[in-house]
Amino acid sequence: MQGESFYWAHRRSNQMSDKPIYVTQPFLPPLEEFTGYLEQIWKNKTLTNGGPFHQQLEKALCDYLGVEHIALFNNGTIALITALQALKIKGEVITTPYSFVATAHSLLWNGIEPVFVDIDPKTLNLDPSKIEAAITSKTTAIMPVHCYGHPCDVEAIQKIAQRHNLKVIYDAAHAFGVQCDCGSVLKHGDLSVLSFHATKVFNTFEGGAIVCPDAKTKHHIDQLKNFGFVDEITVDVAGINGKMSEINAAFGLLQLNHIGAALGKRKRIDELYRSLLKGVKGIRCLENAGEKVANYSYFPILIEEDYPFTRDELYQILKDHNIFSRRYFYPLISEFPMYKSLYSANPNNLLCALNASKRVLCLPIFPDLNGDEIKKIVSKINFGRKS
Ligand code: T4K
Repeated sequence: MQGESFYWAHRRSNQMSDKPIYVTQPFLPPLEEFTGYLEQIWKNKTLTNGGPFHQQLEKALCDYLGVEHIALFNNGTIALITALQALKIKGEVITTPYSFVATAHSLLWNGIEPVFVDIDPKTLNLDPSKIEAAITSKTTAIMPVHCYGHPCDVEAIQKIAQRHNLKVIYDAAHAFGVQCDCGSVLKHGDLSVLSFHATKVFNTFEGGAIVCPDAKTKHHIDQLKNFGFVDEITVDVAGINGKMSEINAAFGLLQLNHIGAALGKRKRIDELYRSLLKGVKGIRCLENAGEKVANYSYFPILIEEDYPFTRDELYQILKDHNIFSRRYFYPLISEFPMYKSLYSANPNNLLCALNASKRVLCLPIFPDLNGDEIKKIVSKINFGRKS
């Protein structure tokens, strides 16, 4: 680490005149392409409750993602909460502390105790070799996260689940379109939950979905997301309102027309970052975790010991230059007040997660980010040197 003056000199080289660059910006198709969908909604006056665009989007997503059954939701968090309800999960659930807080919140909202287990330092996903030691008589399920869209070790997790008779619900909020050896990564586990939030690779403004293994499960989940209604006068479970509206579903259909181009642009950004950052000492790009098709949803870098600044200093330097990287995921979920007193939140058992949360910085990545902006970001990371 070099002296403090070097840090301040680097921060002072700031030129705030440039337009801000955010960690992400949603991909928005040309506005005029959306008006036809709006006219349809105005014409048929069905705004929600499983209307025609909702039905079309479920079908189109099944085709695109290569899965059999999808239940759309109004956001990923309600979908996670409902997935746990659908499988009647209780007691304790093993999960990762290195995720967005919604992962563990969905457990608390079901009165379930999250049991945090450390992550693999390479993939930053739940480390299967540490899961079994955390299983107790109260454990009913595992909730891993395909963090940054990098697939978990799904085979190892499945074996553990089978051995201990546990359910597996994947938080696949980042994993839209990701494929492993056997096709869509969303086919693993008992259920997989997607987020279609504005910041995601595929967005419906707000939205989410549960990928279900069979029609019966989807039917049950569809009832759960509609207050538990079976028919007009029968309610047989305490469901919730998790329905996606027609406007969100229509936007999803429009997005799907452009998804190939959007993912192609993300891939090129990922490649450019990797080539420009190759020679930068102390910066390591996170590697592929075995995916056959990636979605380039995030661009996390690890700031190593031999980089002249800490991760937080680099975050601040970029911010001074109007570049808004994000520290996903800092703090760890286990450090938030509602979790930190749990036995499993003991930081001594979560050393890899703690290390990642102190060292990872997610750089901007979104389809409209251009080459000059990427070069500018890398030049700031590389102390103003031209890339
Ligand atoms: N599980 C996991 C693993 C997740 O990552 C998430 C969500 C969930 C579950 C829950 O799914 P949802 O219920 O959200 O569907 C963002 C998102 O709000 C959140 O959806 C996402 N994960 C998380 C990783 O990131 P923030 O607090 O970083 O968002 P925000 O508003 O600071 O946005 C980041 C940047 O994106 C802004 O600086 C500018 C840009 N942006 C954002 C929005 C919302 C736009 O340009 N336009 C926009 O509309 O949480």
